Amino acid sequence: MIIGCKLHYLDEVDSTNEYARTLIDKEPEGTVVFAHEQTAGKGRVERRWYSPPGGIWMSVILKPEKLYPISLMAGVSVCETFHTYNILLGLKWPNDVMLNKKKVAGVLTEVVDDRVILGIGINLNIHKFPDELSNIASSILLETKKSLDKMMVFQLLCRELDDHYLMMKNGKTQQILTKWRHYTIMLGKQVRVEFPDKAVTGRVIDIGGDGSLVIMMPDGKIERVVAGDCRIVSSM
Ligand code: BT5
Repeated sequence: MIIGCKLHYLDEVDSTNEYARTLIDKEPEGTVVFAHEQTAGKGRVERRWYSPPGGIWMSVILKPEKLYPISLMAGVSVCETFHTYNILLGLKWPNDVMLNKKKVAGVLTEVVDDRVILGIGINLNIHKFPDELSNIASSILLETKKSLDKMMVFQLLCRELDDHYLMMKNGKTQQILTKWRHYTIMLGKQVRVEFPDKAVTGRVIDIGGDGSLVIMMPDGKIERVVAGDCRIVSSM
């Protein structure tokens, strides 16, 4: 077992990713930081991540050979964890986990030298969201009316992450991509991907072997997108 070989269990922290950063030189690969509450949870590009008690807020220190499958394998691991409870989640590229068109979990990977901090946030037993998030965010509890045992879900998730990380380490990235395709809600959808300097609109036809989103443009040209903010415009 790599993931979960060591656990830092905290009641409250600013951000588990930031806490993991302070451990990176002293702790082995697979060390997990878990917190019940984050006071300054982070999304990508320094966005805020709402992290009240009730959610699963965790980070894992990893030393992967390849970076790109990390977010994908994290998303797949979250989906497989909830599959155990017959809750079917959907993956939205690059790092969102969705239920009933709302975001119930997010993934944040940060590179620190030759290490990666994989942060995962799951809105598990959260009863209410601030107004500015209520249209886009939800929790497993709100969507399914099921209150799951948080530590049990966390334990299952660590096991799933460990299985999929080993798959990656053993060169079986294609299997992770196959699972990602199974869980994604994006194939065939019309999307708009925004970059700092431009935007691309087209239909999603695949996820590439390198984790990129493969989009067919209105003129039939194929574009491979490796990063960016993605919005589903329509399902046609
Ligand atoms: C993410 O960013 O989706 C990455 C979230 C990663 C959070 C975990 S929690 C454990 C670890 N420690 C940390 O400090 N972070 C990681 P992004 O795609 O940039 O989405 C951020 C946006 O989602 C925000 O700008 C809000 O619009 C929205 N948002 C904020 N909190 C949310 C929540 N709890 N659930 C759903 N959406 C949220």
